[in-house]
Amino acid sequence: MTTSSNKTVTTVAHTNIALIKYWGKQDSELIIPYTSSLSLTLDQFYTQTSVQFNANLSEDRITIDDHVVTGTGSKRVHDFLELVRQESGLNLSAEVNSTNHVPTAAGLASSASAFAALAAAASKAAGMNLSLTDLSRLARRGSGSACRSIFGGFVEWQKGFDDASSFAVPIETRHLNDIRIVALTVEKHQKPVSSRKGMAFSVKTSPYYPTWIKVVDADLANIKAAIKDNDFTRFGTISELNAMRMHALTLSADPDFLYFTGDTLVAMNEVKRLRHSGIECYYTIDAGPNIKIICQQANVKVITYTFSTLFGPTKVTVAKPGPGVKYL
Ligand code: 2P0
Repeated sequence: MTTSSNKTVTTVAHTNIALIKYWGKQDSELIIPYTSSLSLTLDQFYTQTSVQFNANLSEDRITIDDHVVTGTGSKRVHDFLELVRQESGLNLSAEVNSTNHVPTAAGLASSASAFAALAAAASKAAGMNLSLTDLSRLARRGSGSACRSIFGGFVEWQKGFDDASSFAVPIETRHLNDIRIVALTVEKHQKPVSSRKGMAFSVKTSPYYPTWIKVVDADLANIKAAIKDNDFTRFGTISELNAMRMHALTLSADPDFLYFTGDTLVAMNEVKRLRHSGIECYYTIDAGPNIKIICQQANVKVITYTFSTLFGPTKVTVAKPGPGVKYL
């Protein structure tokens, strides 16, 4: 067993927005989903993380956004470091410093960029030299959606059936490269039901869950065909539909729960109004109240103006397709 390593490794990973959503695990321990999913990695929201395994530490020291975190706040990171120690054979505590450039827990998945950056930094600092596929598998163990943030652009998480077969792959395409995501942060507060709990509850109590598994297969095949055909209209239509199908699993849970607020509904109606007036745009919504408007570069100005007027300019951020994980 290796007992010394003091290399500090720093990485940056960008978050991703799912267009075909991941919502439910068949294996909660290994994070194997019931369905495959498809996302776009975004350039505007990212996490930078440094990891050093250090013989002078008696326990892991975890700092997130300049605050030392302990107890339940650090448990997921600590558990993940345990996994890296197991897989690398390194038996040292780690110093982790992480900075999120993502509004935390408000529907923009900071856990995706956080665990992608941590997987890359921790594995390298522990002396492992993983392929991108193995890095995606490792990141998945921290948070499912993190496996997609290893890659840039459009990415498919192929659900697989075990630890070895469940990982993300990039979708090589030059199509739809003028796609833009206008992120509208209507609410910055923590969401009441975490994604982890929300999806487990939907699997357990929504009578529509078996139907979700079937429709995701079709939605995924259709959106991949839309990307291949450079068909933005089909791409946006399927994205919006799939997001609403996911939220139907919260409305149909027992008891029901809902991630939308009044402002979410106002924003959804505004997207539809714009669309009907000839400004082509669609929405997608994750496990929170914020909405992401899917559009093309040509309409960014009018969409940004519209939502800045409604909610205030500080609530609107325009993102482009972003890169995969990087070592600094
Ligand atoms: C997604 N979400 O595909 C879906 C859509 C939220 C809504 O992945 O339990 O933080 O860590 O695997 O990845 C958020 O869930 O959940 C998520 P865990 P994760 O992006």
